[in-house]
Amino acid sequence: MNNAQAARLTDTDLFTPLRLGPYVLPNRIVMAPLTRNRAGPGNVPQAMNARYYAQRASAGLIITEATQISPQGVGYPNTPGIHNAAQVEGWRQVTQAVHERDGRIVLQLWHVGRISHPSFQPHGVLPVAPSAIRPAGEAYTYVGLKPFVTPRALGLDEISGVVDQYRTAAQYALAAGFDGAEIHAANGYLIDQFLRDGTNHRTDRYGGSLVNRVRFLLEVTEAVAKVWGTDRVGLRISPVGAFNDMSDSDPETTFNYVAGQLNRFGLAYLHVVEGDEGRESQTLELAGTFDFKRLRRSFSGLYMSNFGYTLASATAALRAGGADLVSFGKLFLANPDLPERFARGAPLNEPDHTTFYGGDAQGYTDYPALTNLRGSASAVRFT
Ligand code: 8OZ
Repeated sequence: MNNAQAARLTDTDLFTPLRLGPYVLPNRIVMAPLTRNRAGPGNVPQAMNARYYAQRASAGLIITEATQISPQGVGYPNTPGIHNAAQVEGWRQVTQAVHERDGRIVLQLWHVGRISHPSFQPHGVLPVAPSAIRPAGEAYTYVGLKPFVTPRALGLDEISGVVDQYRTAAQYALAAGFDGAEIHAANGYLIDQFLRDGTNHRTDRYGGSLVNRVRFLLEVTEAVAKVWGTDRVGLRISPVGAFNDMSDSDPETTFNYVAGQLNRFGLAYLHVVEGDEGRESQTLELAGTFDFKRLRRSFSGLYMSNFGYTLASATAALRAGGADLVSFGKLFLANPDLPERFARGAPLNEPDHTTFYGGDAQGYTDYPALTNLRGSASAVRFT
């Protein structure tokens, strides 16, 4: 590294603008995807959702909550979809509201695979997955917690139809006015179920070898990138996540190979959950289990870090060159004006865990923003 490069790295902080695909982000503070279970009837986004996202439009980039690409992909109550015209209209209110406040928002495309339950499925059929392996644990259904079922393994001839679900959903997202799409390949949902060998026991061209396990992800990425253009597509992975009963015998090899294969597309960014969602925050113990610096080097595009980051640790990561952007979940949930608070070193609102999943405006659109430029304790309800 020469002196100029060193100086540039040292100077980079959360407020250094960044070109991401065709956009220039005014800061590197990203709103992470957050499931909030507050879609309207028919899993259609409603006015309250538009208000929530618009409140957070000062983010460098907003990534929406995970959004199902098809009725088959649903796994939780009241999560929004992107597979019919009503949902497109609902999302259009959201994108317009964010754009009116000069924000940028990408939609996260989601299929839960085996994490669904027959009660969500058309005609009550079994959820689908790469292999018929039941996850330990329980599904959150409309009638409470129910034991997960053993999913039906997708037939070889069905897989291109699931890729088509992603393609169609990507087209709907384009029609809804989004600025891009993020492919959800993390946290134990369908794509992750194909990637990791704990959940993929297939013996055809979609399982067995690492090359085969990554095939579905690459086909989905190609389909979505064809709709959006590669530089408006991001992708999220969680190499050490055990959430949703996930495991892999060799995460380092699996995910460095994934990153390397993605390089052929020139995606907008790789979004990496650098911990296990089952744990509260990043720990030194976890940092030792997987070499995220190596993963960053394996990927040739922008690298977005996530997992329990604070202003201090995110700034340190950017300065050290460990990330290009950082996404914040709980902090953005509780602080609609998070960039301003970070810029001023202002105190942060505490997230209320009891209102994370489901409910009304309480704990959703009523977190206060700061009132004035001196960062006093006075705060106002966002209007
Ligand atoms: C929390 C609750 C339900 C879903 C994820 C979409 O982990 C989720 C999710 C998180 O990616």
